[in-house]
Amino acid sequence: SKRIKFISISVPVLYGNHAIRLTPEKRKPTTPTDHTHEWTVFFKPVLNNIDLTPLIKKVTFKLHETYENPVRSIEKPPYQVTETGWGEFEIIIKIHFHSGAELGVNEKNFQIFHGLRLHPFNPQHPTKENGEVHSVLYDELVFQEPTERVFEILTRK
Ligand code: SLL
Repeated sequence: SKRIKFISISVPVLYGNHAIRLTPEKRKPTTPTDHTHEWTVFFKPVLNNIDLTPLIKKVTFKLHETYENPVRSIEKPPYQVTETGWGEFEIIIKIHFHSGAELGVNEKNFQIFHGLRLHPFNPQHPTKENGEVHSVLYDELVFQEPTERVFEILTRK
């Protein structure tokens, strides 16, 4: 469908990770002994009433090569991956939009680099006694000169 000139729509999004230190009680029998943390990396719109599923085909999370099948592909919300591990590394979060004449969506894929955090920023003053870490960042998906179809999807109530 036609593009709307001089308009751009920003969708506020959050991405990042939560992590907890593994205690003996939280370990599963299958958890490798050298894994010290359980973490979840995620991507989501800030507002719960925004539905991006008509636009997003999948979100991929590219993990460190030490993980089996490091590229994890999530096709519907919640867009997140939970794993256990021992180290921090950079995760590439890639938003893949539907392409196709019928939807009229033709946005470039959007890429985010997230440094997975397992440890508190200041180990002398951990934010949470139990070793929980939350590293959540804000960004905006910007749709420049959206097609009429994309405009409708992003502005409907
Ligand atoms: C480091 N450069 O040395 C980083 C690499 C890799 C993290 C961290 C293990 C995964 C698994 C895992 O936590 N890898 O064994 O399944 O700190």
